[in-house]
Amino acid sequence: MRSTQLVFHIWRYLALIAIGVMISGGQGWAAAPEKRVALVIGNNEYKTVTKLEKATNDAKAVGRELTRLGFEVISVSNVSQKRMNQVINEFSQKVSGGGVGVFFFAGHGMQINNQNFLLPVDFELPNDVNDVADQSISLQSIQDKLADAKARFSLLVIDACRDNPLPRKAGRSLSLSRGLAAPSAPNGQVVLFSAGAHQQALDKLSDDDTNPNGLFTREFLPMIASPGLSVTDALKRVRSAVTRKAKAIGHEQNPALYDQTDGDFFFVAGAAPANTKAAPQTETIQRIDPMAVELSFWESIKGSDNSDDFRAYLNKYPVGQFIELAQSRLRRGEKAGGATRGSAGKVDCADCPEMVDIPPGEFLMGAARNEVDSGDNERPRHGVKIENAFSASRHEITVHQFAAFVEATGHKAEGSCNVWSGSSWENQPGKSWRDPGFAQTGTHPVVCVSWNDARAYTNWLSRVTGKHYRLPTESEWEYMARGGTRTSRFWGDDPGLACEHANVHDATTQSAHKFAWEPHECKDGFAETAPVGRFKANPFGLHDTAGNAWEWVEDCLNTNYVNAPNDGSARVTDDCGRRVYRGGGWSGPSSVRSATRTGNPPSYRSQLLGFRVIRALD
Ligand SMILES: [Ca+2]
Ligand SMILES: [Ca+2]
Repeated sequence: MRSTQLVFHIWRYLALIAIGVMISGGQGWAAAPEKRVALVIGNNEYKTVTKLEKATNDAKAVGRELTRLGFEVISVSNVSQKRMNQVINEFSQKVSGGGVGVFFFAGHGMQINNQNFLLPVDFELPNDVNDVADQSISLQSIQDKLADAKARFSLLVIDACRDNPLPRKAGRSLSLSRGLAAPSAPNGQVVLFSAGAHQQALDKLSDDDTNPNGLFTREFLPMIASPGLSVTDALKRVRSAVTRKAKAIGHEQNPALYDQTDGDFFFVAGAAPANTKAAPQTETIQRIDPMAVELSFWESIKGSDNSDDFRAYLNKYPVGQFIELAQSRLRRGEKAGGATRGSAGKVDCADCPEMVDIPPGEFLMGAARNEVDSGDNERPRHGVKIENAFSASRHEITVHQFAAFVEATGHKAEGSCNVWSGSSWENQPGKSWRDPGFAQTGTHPVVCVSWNDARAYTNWLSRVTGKHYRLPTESEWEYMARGGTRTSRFWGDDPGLACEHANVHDATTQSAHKFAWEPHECKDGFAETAPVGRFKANPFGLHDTAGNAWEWVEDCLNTNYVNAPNDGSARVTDDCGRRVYRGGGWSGPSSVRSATRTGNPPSYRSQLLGFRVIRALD
């Protein structure tokens, strides 16, 4: 109303990255090391517009990653306009003369008459358009400074929500512009916006989404570190992943890419061709075994028809050269008649679960940086050694088995349970393991059981059998779920193949429940839980480690694997108000992965959540 010419376009937060890169063009990499500098700014604490939650986290996460990748990082948070100008100038000077630079800003942004502005925390509510320009930093000015500084290459990524952060009661009539103002990037710069016009960039995918970063940043970070991945390809992957994940929950978010470069190029972080085999040390826990020894091992078993040989190979060489072949042989054996199943299980009492032996071994816990749908809480990927064999229940604990416990002990596992109401998840009184909101038989996995209930069950089993039953540690769980594999699922990386191996959120579930999130693109025949053991076993002979019911483990919920134990023990520090569960339930592709982890209070019950047990060998 104040001015019909006043056109605002506003983002909840906006991240700007100018990353120095170099053209590949098959020309290889500069012999002389380039100067690599990053400026990282995250603004959460706005004084007059909506405060943000994850902008600072996003900026810091990018800063940490760039530090790891060899950048000199200048990092500031919650900064004023004056301070922003100071650090931008400092940054521009440092990258001058062909340097390689990264500039990251996370915070509010605005688009005014096709110009883009970054907002400092001391931004005041504007009276007219000139107020905004005077109080903020224009994207164009930063691009100009980088161009003037003659940075070798620049990538500018704008992770931006387009919510209006201005309080409506402030009485300002702000008409939103139509369309994203394409930055007039000088040659050699690439600009990526995290969301299209009139689109909101998501901070989280659900209320249970505890990822400390917004959707865009969590997709962007792994791409920075992908060796040999060109920037264009990396950004296209980011764009695709963000679009897909947002769409899965009914949200439109389509990142926009503006490429003003002459050719393709690689992130500096991308391994130079000569370094592509130099995987991080944590990913080569078998390096002490000479390749020749492994080859000799493989030669000795490759003609075998005994699946135990291939299981032994996978156990000894979890990151070996032939794991795909070994896994293929195991799968083939399974199709040929279940020969790959583990040895016959043992049952310690009439109502006790069948237990199968799990061999000792080493494995890589967590997700690789480039694993689709993985989160930072699944990293760093690290080697874990399971020193001793143990026994694990072949299946999730069933309704029948849990009922025997309740009948014997009078344990009260009722109260309420988190169930899908048809439009949202609700904690509904009266829902319980006896009535989780859908039909079950005694051979279905028990759900609507809390961590406390699961612990009580293992204590009872121990009393009944005289053996020490317990929940697996998180490390033990992932070890047995992977079964020697290092792909995102025990059958490989393709979620579209889930329906042979797991009961998941599939076409059946989708037609029954119309969940807003992404289904697997296959049909497994079960809308909710399936009877245990209906799907193919993993290489250790365990069923339903992926999907069906999520499974409680012993550990407290940790934000990531920094300082995680490497001996298979439980981690009972950090957030012990929440315990971890793993494997995904009848859930979507992002959840049904070997590395997925989440948690809730030990009293939490959900119709997606059950457990399995382990014990020491006889
Ligand atoms: Ca299903
Ligand atoms: Ca499961």
